[in-house]
Amino acid sequence: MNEMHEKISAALDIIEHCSSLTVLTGAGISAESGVPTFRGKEGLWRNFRSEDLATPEAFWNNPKLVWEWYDWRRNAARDAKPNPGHFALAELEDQKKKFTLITQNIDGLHQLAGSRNIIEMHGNIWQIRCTKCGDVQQSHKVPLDEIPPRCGLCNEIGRPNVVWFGEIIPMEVIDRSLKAVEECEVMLIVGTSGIVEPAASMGLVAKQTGKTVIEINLEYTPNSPLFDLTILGKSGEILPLLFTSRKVYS
Ligand code: BJW
Ligand code: ZN
Repeated sequence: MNEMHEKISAALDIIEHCSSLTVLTGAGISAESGVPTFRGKEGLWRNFRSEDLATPEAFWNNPKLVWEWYDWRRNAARDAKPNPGHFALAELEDQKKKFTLITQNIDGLHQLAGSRNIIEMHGNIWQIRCTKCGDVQQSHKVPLDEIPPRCGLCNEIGRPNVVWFGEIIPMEVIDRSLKAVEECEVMLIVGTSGIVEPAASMGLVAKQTGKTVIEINLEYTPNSPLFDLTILGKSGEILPLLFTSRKVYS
């Protein structure tokens, strides 16, 4: 057996024998569905870096530009279908007594795959929030009729209902995430570069509270040395190998 197979077999053993699992996902899990990752080369849009557009300053400086970027991303997300990695996590949820999926992704693909107990740490790209009255509307319209979109109640401009750099993640979301990490036996960290806080610290909290942490990524990340296992590879290929599927496909 080569090292990769040994790691997969070890992870399979750990996952099959635990009754509670918490998963943290990032942009990498949706890469095989064609959704650009945040920091990858394909995350570049019209020569702007994602990090420079995902801020309140960028938005207020040029709401039209930031909305055009989100319109482009909504277009990519609309055409995307969940991949075997998303489906594997949805099936795993059915097999475990306790299962929480914390995602940094805003694309809604976990929901489409059938995952139920989801915490969306960074919001949802299909929601528009009024910058004045705070009203939140679902909108799947791509492209948007008007950029920036306007609030149906007060006519002020709307913004994507997401969390940008420098913005606070709602306390209730942090509390639920920490509880899920503290109460699980095993944590899986999938397709995230592990540099954006507070999500990046979830794996550290897991280790500090004695959990087994397994990471799946194309490459090692800054916290890999702290984790129990890092499996290098595509999440759409690795995740389905980490448990015994009980689904019968006809
Ligand atoms: C694959 C794959 C395949 C590819 N299979 N793998 C402590 C220290 C320093 C700074 C801070 C700190 N605490 C807070 C901050 C500031 C800031 C921060 O973290 N900065 C860092 C960059 C240093 N954090 C915040 O501002 C947060 N707010 C906060 O903490 O409030 C309190 C506070 C405020 C100010 C100061 C201090 C405290 C909010 C963070 C919100 C992040 N929002 C974004 C945008 C969301 C909306 C949108 O998408 O448009 O969230 S930024 C962006 O990064 C997005 C992502 O969810 C997030 C994480 O990215 P992710 O998912 O990891 O994607 P990538 O592209 O980076 O990585 C993909 C990975 O997949 C790679 O590793 C690939 O190898 C891998 N991969 N294909 C498996 N097939
Ligand atoms: Zn309004």
